[in-house]
Amino acid sequence: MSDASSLSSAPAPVAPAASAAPALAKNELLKQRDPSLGGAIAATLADPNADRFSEDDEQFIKFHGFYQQDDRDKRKTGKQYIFMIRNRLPGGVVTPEQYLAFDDLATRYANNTLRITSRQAFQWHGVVKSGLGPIMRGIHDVLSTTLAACGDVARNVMAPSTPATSVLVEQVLEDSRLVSTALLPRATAYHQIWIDGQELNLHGARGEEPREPQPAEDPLYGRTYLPRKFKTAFAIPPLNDTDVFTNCLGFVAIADPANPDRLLGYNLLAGGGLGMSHGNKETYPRLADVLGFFPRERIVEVAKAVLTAYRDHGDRTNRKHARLKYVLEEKGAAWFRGEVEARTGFPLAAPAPMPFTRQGDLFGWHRQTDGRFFLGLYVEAGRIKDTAQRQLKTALRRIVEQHRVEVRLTPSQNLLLANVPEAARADITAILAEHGVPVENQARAVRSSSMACPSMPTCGLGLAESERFLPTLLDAFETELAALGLADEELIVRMTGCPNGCARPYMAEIGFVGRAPNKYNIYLGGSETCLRLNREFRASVKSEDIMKELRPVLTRWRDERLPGEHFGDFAQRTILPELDAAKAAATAVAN
Ligand code: SRM
Ligand code: SF4
Repeated sequence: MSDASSLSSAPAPVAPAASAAPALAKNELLKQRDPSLGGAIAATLADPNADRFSEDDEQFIKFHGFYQQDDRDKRKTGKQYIFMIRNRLPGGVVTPEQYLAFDDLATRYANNTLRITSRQAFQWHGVVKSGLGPIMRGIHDVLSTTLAACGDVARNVMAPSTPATSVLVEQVLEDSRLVSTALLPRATAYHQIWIDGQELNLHGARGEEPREPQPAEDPLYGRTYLPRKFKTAFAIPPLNDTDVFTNCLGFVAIADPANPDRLLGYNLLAGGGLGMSHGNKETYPRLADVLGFFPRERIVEVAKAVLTAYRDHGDRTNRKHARLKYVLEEKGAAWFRGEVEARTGFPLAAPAPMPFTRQGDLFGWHRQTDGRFFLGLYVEAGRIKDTAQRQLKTALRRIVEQHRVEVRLTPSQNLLLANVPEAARADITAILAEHGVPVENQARAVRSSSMACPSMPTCGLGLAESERFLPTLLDAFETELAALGLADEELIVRMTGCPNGCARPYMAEIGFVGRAPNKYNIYLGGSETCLRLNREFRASVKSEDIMKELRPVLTRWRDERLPGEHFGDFAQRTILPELDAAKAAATAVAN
């Protein structure tokens, strides 16, 4: 199917696998059986004796935006089921009313923390079954949703939302909302179960036309949805804060050369993705290909064309091979471009230049392009919480209550308080100080540009600690860098508890990927613009030996680097080629 009409027509139901054809993955059969995605969720919710959902429903609930987990710290005394809920926030933009509601839900029904995700959304952890309904409804009541925050669908759309970085930010945010809404599934069960049959009018909230009523079968996704998850991000050069090349679908904003305030269109990127499995060479991180340029007004058609091409050509037999990146890798970018063009009915133009020179967030007070101010706040591992030293959660609540400022979540798990009038700045700074949260010198460069995924104790796939271990490792980094006279050098460090890549460790200058309890693979060589994949430097290093492995390379960076050379570039120029040469020599000797 490769004509323009395929944009809205769903694929035919997939027939049960013939004996010669590879068997469909189990999730495909589940989706075929119940395209409403309802399963027995409602029955389990209504059953006061059930503390968990069945194995099949564990797959369906993801489409509703939540996961069944258990507290891994408590496994020795028997599994205690808890749930993680994730919402969708295109571009990470949160209104004051939404923030206050989300904070309240975290206090009442979750573990009293709000977790900013690496895709600019919120997660609520530690929710018990009876808390699911109130949280889902509470999120809906403030015109947000958890629908399709997880599952085989288009996930939360990332977009740059830092007001000072470009005049194009608000235009791009508008497009990110358009794309997010256009790619939402219409799964009937979601609203029936959680919102008493009322569909959330996401568009109406912004004064636009409400969406049409839900059809029996999803007009975009069809009966079996996508082969797996599908991720979209926008970026505005020169800032690559969304790691745009790691997404299935990327839109890079191109300004009109004659009028830099006007968004002309986008370069289209496709086929990025990071997840891999240890010891399985068929799985690997991949950066997206640049397919071409198109004008802004075609964005929804292009987004749907890429999504439906994936829907029809992704692998539905092997979930480890089911991401769009493998379609691009195996069929090629030229083939995929043809597929997209056939579906939209217009050709892509040659890509426009898109010089990226930096990534990451701005901290402290900055003036917005509209004259007001925003405050960038570093949030350790994205966890908004109160501790004895810092009461970030309480401080943010007070600020949003008193000053009704907008909150914007960044792709690096930090946040901005945006649209702040000059008159409110001093009071906001004072409230933060009262709660132990500094506005200036918030953290050393290595800490403020770091990221960690949640891993233990909530993530069932974690092999090693991440969010709970990275702060300690960063202490060691800070000591080491200070001893080497490199205390204020920028260095992008990211950690995950397993190779799935949730905090995008394969883009870091130094990446740590959990291998086993207390053991990490170390990756070196990402770029400061996050445009290059790093490579494995050491495998299965014990936590306590990490600095022993890194000290020599950090010392060499100090002594041998070219003027201004970032660590990742240095590692690519020296350490990694030397490693390759040593490996080649060892192989030659062995042969
Ligand atoms: Fe992720 C699965 C957390 C961004 C690749 N991810 C999970 C689960 C749901 C574990 C599970 O399936 O049981 C984790 C929940 C842990 C917990 O307790 O909260 C989880 N992923 C996260 C978040 C919260 C990490 C964070 O530090 O913020 C991010 C939520 C983003 C969001 O708001 O939607 C998150 N996950 C990512 C990213 C980064 C990105 O998208 O920019 C990736 C790598 C990019 C990619 O998709 O290739 C990522 N997560 C995965 C994978 C591997 C997918 C693959 O292709 O193999 C899994 C495993 C899976 O899907 O089976 C996974
Ligand atoms: Fe869990 Fe692995 Fe993702 Fe970390 S990277 S949250 S351990 S799936």
